[in-house]
Amino acid sequence: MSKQIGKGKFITFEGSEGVGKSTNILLVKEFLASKNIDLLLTREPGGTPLAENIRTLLLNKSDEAIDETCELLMVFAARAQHLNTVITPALNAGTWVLCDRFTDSTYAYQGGGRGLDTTLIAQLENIVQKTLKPDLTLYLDIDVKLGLSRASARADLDRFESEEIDFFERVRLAYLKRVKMDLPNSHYHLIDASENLERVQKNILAVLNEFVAKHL
Ligand code: T5A
Repeated sequence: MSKQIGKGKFITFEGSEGVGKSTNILLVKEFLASKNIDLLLTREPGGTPLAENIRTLLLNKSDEAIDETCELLMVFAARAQHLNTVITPALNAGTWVLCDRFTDSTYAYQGGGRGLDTTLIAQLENIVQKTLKPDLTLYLDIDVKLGLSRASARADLDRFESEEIDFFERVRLAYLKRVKMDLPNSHYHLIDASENLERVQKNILAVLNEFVAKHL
C-alpha cells in the first residue's frame, strides 16, 4: 500500500528495457509543470553524483563479473544516498518527485532476473526506505523482444541489456506478479507500451489526470 512522506507525491516509472520510460517521463513532467506542481525529475540507479558513479559501475561492462549479491547491495547503496539526500528532502519540502525506476526494478531484475531471494530484497527495502513507498507507479508493459528491439536500435548495449532473452522474460514476469498482486486501491497502473506512442501517452495522461485531481 502506498504511503506519503511529507507533502510531495512520489511517482515512479517502471518497465523492462526499451519500453519507453525515458520518453514518457518527459511527457509527465510537462503535464505536471502545466499544473504548476513543483517537481523533481530523477532516476535510479543514480540521482546524485555518488549514486551516478555506482550506476556507471553497474551498467558498464567489465572484465570482472559482478557478484549478484554485490550487485544487489550496490543498487541499495545508491538508493540510500539518493533517498536520504535528494528524494526525501524534496518530498518533505512539498516537491513532487518523478523517478525513472525504483525498488520494483530491484524485485524485477535482481529478484526475477538474477533469481535472488525476495525476502532479502524486502529486508534491504525496509532498512533503506523504512515506510517510504511510491504513491503512484506506472508500469509500462511490453513483449520482451519488442522492447529489446526498440532499445537496441538506439545505442551500445549496457551490461544489463546484454543479458539473454530468458533473463528479460523473468524480469517481466516478476514485474507482472508485483503489479497484479497489489489489487485493491493499487498504486500500480499497467500501461500497454506495445501500442503506438500517441495511444500510450493518452493512457498515461488519463492516469495522471485522475491522480492529480485526487491530490491537488
Ligand atoms: N536496474 C535498475 C536494476 O537492475 N536494478 C534496480 O534496482 C534498478 C533501479 C538501468 C538499468 O539498471 C537496472 C535495469 C536497467 O537495465 P535504464 O537506462 O534506466 O538502465 O533502463 P533502460 O530500460 O535501459 O532504459 P532505456 O532508455 O533503454 O529504456 P526506456 O527509457 O524505457 O526507453 P526509451 O524511452 O528510451 O525508448 C526506447 C526507444 O523506443 C522508442 C523511443 O523513441 C526510443 O527510441 N519508443 C517507442 N517507439 C514506438 N512506440 C512506442 N510506444 C514507443 N515508446 C518509446
